[in-house]
Amino acid sequence: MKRKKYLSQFVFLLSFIIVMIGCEKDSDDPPPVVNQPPVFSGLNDLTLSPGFETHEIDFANFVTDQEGEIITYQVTNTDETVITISLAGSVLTITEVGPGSSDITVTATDGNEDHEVTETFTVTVEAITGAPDYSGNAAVMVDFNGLEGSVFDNPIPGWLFEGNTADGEYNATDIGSIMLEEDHLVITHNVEVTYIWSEMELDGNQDYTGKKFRFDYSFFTAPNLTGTHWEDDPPGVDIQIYFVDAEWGDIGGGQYRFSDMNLTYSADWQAVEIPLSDFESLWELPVDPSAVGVIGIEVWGGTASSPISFRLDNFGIVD
Ligand SMILES: [Ca+2]
Ligand SMILES: [Ca+2]
Repeated sequence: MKRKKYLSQFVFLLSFIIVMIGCEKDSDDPPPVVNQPPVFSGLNDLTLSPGFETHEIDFANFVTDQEGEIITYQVTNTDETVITISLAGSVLTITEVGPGSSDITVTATDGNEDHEVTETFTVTVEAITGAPDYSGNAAVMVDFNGLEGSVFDNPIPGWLFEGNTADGEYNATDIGSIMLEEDHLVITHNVEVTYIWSEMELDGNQDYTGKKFRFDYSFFTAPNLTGTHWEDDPPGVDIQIYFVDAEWGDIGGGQYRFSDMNLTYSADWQAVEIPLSDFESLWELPVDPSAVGVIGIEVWGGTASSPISFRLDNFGIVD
């Protein structure tokens, strides 16, 4: 009995010591402090509307570090036909180039070994779409839908494209461009003393008395429009819409210049409607909307540093 008592006391004492050692071990051991790499959160894909030009992202708003260490960044960009990027400290500047998608990968580190973390997000620059199709009563209307590329490669039925210069030095393709962007025209003209025109031959003379020329435009930029022609001295810079009879001048023709329209720059589509009776004489012909065989637009002037550039849609004659 006595021996058993000693044993039980010994076991009790041993248990007590083990518990005490355990307690002491817990209270003496400091919590593990392991330097953690930075953590990304909330850096999502980004969709930007055309015309945004530049967009800034401060990565400091999307990265945390347990120790609050100074974070440094590196970035890569997969498609420079969509955007270009530059990094200053933690601030990324995205610069618009064209429609499409590009992946940006950002690497962040707190400077400790193996602490580089990466995050990839996609930047999408939306394509510019044309104006809604004209819903009024149109006598003739070109909406440019369903075509893409150069108008040289994509003849629109009944729609001609030509260009020339005073001395014939340039081909039409060299002096500017009229591109089809899915559903509208993109017109750029950037060589002085040259001109390009696009026009539509109608099915003989049409009586458009009382009707209006109309079109939608957006992103209009141009040097000061002079109201004079490319063959004037000094050479002019302007754009005109025009109509002429099917025999090219036996009956009549009219023109109306953009220099008289006060067009403004906007990413939104804006409509222009001008009564044919308000047109001025083309080639000293009488303005006669009762015999319209051709309608068109002619562009001249502009330079590489100051081009004429705009988008055009829903081009035609309406009630
Ligand atoms: Ca850290
Ligand atoms: Ca269109």
